[in-house]
Amino acid sequence: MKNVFSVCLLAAAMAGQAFAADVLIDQKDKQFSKKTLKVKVGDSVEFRNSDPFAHNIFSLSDTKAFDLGSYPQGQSKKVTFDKAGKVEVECSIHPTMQMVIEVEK
Ligand SMILES: [Cu+2]
Repeated sequence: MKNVFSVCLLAAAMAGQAFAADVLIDQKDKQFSKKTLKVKVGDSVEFRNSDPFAHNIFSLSDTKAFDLGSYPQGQSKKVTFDKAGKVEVECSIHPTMQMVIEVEK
């Protein structure tokens, strides 16, 4: 019985690793809270706007092209990264806002 219990614990631990993670990136003072970020394939990044004005985040990268549109303070939008590679993220309203997300297998 003891061995069966151990196997169950191991299976539970491995299943836990398979769950995709959620990372929060804030936008404050016309900056992303991180300049670089590493995530795994399947992970999602939540982009929150904490500035009292709108941001419009987008990426033209082959790895993950997206355009979240313009949204105001207090809102957030989520992007799931389904392919490994480099993603350059920018804001169409504030050209100085840039960050790089590295998606690893
Ligand atoms: Cu912006």
